[in-house]
Amino acid sequence: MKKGLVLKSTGSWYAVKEVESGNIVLCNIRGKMRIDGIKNTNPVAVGDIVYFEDADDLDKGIIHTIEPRKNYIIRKSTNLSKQTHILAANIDQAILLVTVAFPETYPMFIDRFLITAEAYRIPAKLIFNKIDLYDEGQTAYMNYLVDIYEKVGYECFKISVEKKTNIESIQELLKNKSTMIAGNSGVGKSSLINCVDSGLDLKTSKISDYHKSGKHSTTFAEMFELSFGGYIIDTPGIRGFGLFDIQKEELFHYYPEIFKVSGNCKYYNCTHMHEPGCEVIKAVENGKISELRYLNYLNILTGDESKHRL
Ligand SMILES: Nc1nc2c(ncn2[C@@H]2O[C@H](COP(=O)(O)OP(=O)(O)O)[C@@H](O)[C@H]2O)c(=O)[nH]1
Ligand SMILES: [Mg+2]
Ligand SMILES: [Zn+2]
Repeated sequence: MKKGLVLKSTGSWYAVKEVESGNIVLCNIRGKMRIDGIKNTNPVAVGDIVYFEDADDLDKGIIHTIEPRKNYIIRKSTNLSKQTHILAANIDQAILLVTVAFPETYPMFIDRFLITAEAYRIPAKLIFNKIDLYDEGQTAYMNYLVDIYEKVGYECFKISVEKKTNIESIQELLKNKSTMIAGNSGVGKSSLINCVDSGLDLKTSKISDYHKSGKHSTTFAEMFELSFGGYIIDTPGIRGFGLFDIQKEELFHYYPEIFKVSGNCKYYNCTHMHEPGCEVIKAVENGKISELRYLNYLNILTGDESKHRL
C-alpha cells in the first residue's frame, strides 16, 4: 500500500501525491467509505493522508484507508439535504483575506470565519489586501479593524499583492505549514498564491467578473505545494463558512475576549445580552471589549444580522 496526500478532489476522483516518489496519481475509492460516522458527499478530503494501491489500469489508484484527521472543516452541501462536505483536513492555520473595499469584506463575515476557526481549534490570521487602492478613510477603517482583531489576539497583516508590499511576511507565515485561505471572491486569493510562489499559476479574475462568482459555488478546494515548503489550500467559490454545528448557548466560547470575562458573570447561564451582573456588558461599556465584536455576537445570537448596529 502506498501513502499519499490528497491535493484535489472532484467528488469522484482524487489527485493524490505519493509521499515517497512525489508522483501525482489519480485515485478513486473502492466501495462506500464512511468516515467519522459522518454522511458525506465526498468522504475523502483535500489534505487527507490516504493509503492506496495501484489499480489494474496502471497510472491510477484505489484509496483504501484514510489516516485519522488532526482536524477538518465541514461545510453544508449547497442543496437542502442534510449531507455535508468536508472542505479540507489536517490544516495548521486558516487565513482570511480581507479587503475593506473592492470588494468590501464585512466585519460580520470576518467574525463568522473566526468563530468557525475557533470552533475547529484552527489558528486564524487576517490578511488585509489591496492597501494600494485605499484612500485615507478606507485606510483608517482598515487600521480600526486591525486594532480590534489584534487586541483579541488575531495576528493581522497589511499587504498589496499588486505592489508586492509585505509579501515576504506572508511567505514566512506560510512556510512549512498547511494553510487554508478563504475570503470573498475578488479579494485576491489566487493572485496572492501566485505572488508568494512564482511557480504557481492560478487563474485570477478581472474586477468586472465579481458578480458572476456566485455560479462557482460547487467548486472543490484544491491544495498547492509551495516551492519554499508548505501547502496552501484555495477554496474557490466558497464565500464563507456556515456556523455548522454551533449551538447558540456556546457561541460566546468562540469569542475569546467574551469567553475570558464570562466566568465572572453573576449567572452561570448568562447569555451576555441583558442580564444583571454581566461582566461582558461591563467590559463593553468600559471599552475593554469592542462594541463591533459584541454587536456581531448579539446579531448572530438573535439570528437577525442587522438588528444591532454601531
Ligand atoms: N489593486 C490591486 N488589485 C489586486 C490586488 N490583489 C489582487 N488584485 C486584483 O483583484 C482581482 C481579483 O483577484 P483574484 O486573485 O482573482 O481574487 P480571488 O477571487 O480571491 O481569487 C484581480 O483583478 C487582481 O488583479 C492588490 O493588492 N491590489
Ligand atoms: Mg480565485
Ligand atoms: Zn454575561
